[in-house]
Amino acid sequence: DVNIEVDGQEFEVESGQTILEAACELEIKIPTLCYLKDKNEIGACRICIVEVEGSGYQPACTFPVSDGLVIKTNSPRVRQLRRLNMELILANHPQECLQCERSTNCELQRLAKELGVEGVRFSGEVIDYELDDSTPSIVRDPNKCIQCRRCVSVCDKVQGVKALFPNHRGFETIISPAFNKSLEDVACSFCGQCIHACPVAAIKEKDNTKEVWQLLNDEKKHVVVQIAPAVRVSLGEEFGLDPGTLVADKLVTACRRLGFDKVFDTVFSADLTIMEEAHELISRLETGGSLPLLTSCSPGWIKYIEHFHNDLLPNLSTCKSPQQMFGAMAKSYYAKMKGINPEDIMVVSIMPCTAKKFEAAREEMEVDGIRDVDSVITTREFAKMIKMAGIDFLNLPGDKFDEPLGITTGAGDIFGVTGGVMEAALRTVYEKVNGDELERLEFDNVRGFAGVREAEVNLNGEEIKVAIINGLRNANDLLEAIKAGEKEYHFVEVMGCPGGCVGGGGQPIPTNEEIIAKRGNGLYSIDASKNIRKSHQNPVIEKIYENYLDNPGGSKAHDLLHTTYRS
Ligand code: HC1
Repeated sequence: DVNIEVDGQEFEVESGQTILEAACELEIKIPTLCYLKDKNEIGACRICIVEVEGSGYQPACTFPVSDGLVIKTNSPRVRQLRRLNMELILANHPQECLQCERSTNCELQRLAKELGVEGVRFSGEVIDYELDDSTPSIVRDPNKCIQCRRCVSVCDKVQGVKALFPNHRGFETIISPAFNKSLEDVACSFCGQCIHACPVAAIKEKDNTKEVWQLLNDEKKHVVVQIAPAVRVSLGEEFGLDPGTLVADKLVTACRRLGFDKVFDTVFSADLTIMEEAHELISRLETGGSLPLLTSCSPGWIKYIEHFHNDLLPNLSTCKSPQQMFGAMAKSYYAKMKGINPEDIMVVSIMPCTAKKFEAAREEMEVDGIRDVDSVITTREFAKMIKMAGIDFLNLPGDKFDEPLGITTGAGDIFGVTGGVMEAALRTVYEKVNGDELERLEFDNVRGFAGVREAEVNLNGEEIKVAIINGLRNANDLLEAIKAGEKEYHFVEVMGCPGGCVGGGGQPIPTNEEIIAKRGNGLYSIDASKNIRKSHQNPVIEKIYENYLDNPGGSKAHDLLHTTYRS
């Protein structure tokens, strides 16, 4: 330990820490902007500047503590220098706060106010960059970028994708894909974790709200909406509720008031996915198919494996994701049941995920020329629509999802949290193979938020090894170990975003580990409260196999619910 003096008070702190880390532990607030703990500690923005006796003015996030260090965090000169640094950042930042989508949820705006910036005295040269809206998922606006590099660090250290870099030098520096290519032309997974890292609106989702408003206004169309599991535990945050608050019932009412003809649930098709995927696992185990079977519901992960590990494509489950299975069922089974021409049914998804926009747009995702899903909006875009419609969300009465594609089990709800797909699958696979009832439905070893978790399950006397991978960087490490023969599994769940869909790139900002855990617990509590908690016991799914699909893995199921990948 070392002794330091901060703002006139003596403290004993751990050696090896930075001034910022020590101050955090002492609950002395130093403002930060480019800093992300353990991810981006590079002293780029100089907002955390402090006065260090004998060393001048130093960024607290990089300067180490040492014995006898005397630090001032709040002197008039320190405050003046922070304001000056902020003014320099603002000098070439567009002053568009009124129209900007991050307005009132922008770290730069909040900090400028906290630091007492009253005006910008400098009118510097400004480079006018083109917007990169080349992808269906993510839009980059380099004009708003403040060069904090948080997106660069997250894309590299958390996701292992490395799609973003600082290009050029000095005033010309631009954070973009290498050689200033567009995102479409590089190996971006469209996970949107960069959006959560961005303190401003330099990276955001592609806005699809206008097309959804248009669909809702089209009286000739029968517009149905599906809502992903993770949205019901996060949407409330957009209206001031705590992360993890359950708002499914209000969400349904909000959808009705917006004018959707039917309000259905992606949790229903998550149950259907389990039926197909469980069948696929069992038949690969029995017939010696490619193992480990890798889950296929996270579209960022799919894009990642196609780019980086395409030798493992035979291991991917051929199941479409629940989002796409829903669309295919809405335009076949439901259309037939209601006597509506499938071409007149429009499917809108509300998803916690930016890559879902890309998934819906993939050319593979149609049946007989009819697209599975027509439009995808994120949790954030949905909140925007509710606000635009003047709906008083917090005071809405609750309502239930429509039948039949809104009848669900607890197994489908936990899809939205890392480990949930595995747990849901194991509940079904165990009972189908062993023929007896599970005594305890919770698989504790697959729960939690560690990057990689492992478990074993006894199927008919054989120990089946499973793993859960949380985030793309961990996926890379484990796939390499599998290829090297260092690890052997039968079944692996991969979710592209840390925490699973509860941490998706389309979720409310901020999204961090603590918030992700609360949302995840919200989903577990929904599961625990349901009467039916196993996908194979979903009564609508049982009926659909009886009357329409025949068997899991059968030819009709194959046409509607399975897909292929790009090598
Ligand atoms: Fe997900 Fe899924 S869980 S991928 O995170 O399998 O987005 O919530 O909807 O499709 O069900 C997302 C969530 C979601 C699908 C399901």
